[in-house]
Amino acid sequence: MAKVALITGVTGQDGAYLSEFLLKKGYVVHGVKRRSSLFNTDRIDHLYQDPHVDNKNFFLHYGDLTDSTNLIRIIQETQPDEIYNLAAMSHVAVSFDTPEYTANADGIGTLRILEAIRLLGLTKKTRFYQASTSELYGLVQEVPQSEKTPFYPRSPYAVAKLYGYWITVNYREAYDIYACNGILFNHESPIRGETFVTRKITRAVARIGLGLQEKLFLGNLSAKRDWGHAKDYVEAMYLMLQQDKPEDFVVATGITTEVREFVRMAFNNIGVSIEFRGEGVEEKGYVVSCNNPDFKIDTDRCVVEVDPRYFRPTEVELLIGDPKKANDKLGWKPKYNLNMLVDDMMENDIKLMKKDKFLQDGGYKTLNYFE
Ligand code: NDP
Ligand code: GDR
Repeated sequence: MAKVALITGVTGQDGAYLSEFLLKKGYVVHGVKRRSSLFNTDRIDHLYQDPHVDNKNFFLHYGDLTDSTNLIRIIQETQPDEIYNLAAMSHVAVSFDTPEYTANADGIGTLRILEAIRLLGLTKKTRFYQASTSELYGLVQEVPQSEKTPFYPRSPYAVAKLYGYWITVNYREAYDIYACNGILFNHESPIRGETFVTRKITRAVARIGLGLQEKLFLGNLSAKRDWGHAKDYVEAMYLMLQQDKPEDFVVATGITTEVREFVRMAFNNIGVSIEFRGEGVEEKGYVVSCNNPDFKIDTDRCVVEVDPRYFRPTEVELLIGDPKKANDKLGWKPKYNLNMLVDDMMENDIKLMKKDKFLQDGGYKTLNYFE
């Protein structure tokens, strides 16, 4: 019998990669998607099968983490061996604007699933993965950050995820549920949401190179993140649910990089070398040289500026994870380094933006990207 997995947040970056990964392993995969006024299944359309054909192994259900009745019904109907709770309002900056909703979806949403497992008598059958986050560490207590580092969340998002973390630990201890927290550090990919900083950068650099955009406006250039590739990270989620006993794991590369450096790397990818001059909100990025005939950008042109609207009320300045436990116990090792990640994202965004350019050159209006 094939194993059955239920993935919340199936339409997101990780949901898409995890679905692909589990389907390849022979799982039957059920995903929870939200109703939206436009199609929201772009990232998983290649996996979706015609609902009129038999022998399907990928199913979608309408649902929302803020609705217990619907979660109970979906879990009852699907009887999953594994639940991956990836659904969340996942944007840190946006959580300052929508703190109550974020607490409801990201915090109480986790409780709703754990309660459903308990109420339906599935505590012995269903294994549970909670998408915890390096944002829990927040204000730096120690580096590198490991499973033992104390938490100090710095946003409504991180505080909501702190609840999700501890309720997962509590249900493991109180009801003997196989439940794990994956404390994942930032992971990116060509299908990363467009308003997270890496994707915002790779899209903008491709657009600037092709003459579709003048400048890239960013917030805190000095923030440091431990960036990995989402494809590697979903494998760690799966491995956590295959152990003899449930535990929590940090998943990270162990290398940290400034936002400013990520910008440089993305420009380098298209043969453009840039240099930052000035300080604070006055800091700007200028083109020093351009040695790619496909992308003509004048030397000394300003292509990056700081816009304080992207600053956060409280910031997480430095994240660097210690993945030793995941390396040793799960045998997990990432295949991508940061250079490979930037290349992968740039290749995808150059292709996408060439399509936009083709449309614009043909007289069609394309979207503006300001966020
Ligand atoms: P995305 O933002 O790409 O995806 C989030 C998913 O959650 C989307 O499918 C979204 O649906 C869905 N969702 C949002 N709110 C609800 C809700 N109320 N009910 C049901 N579904 C909802 O995030 P990622 O794939 O990057 O991240 C996956 C998880 O891992 C998230 O929980 C995130 O907080 C966490 N995480 C991510 C890290 C990263 O670097 N990517 C690092 C550490 C943790 P829709 O498509 O309709 O918006
Ligand atoms: P983060 O990711 O907050 O770490 O959360 P994000 O890419 O949004 O920010 C990373 C860092 O870049 C700085 N930054 C900017 N960020 C955005 N989005 N836009 C900008 O213009 C900009 N300029 C500078 C930010 O201030 C920050 O320091 C991600 C999410 O996926 C979470 O769900 C997840 O839990 C954590 O990673 C681990």
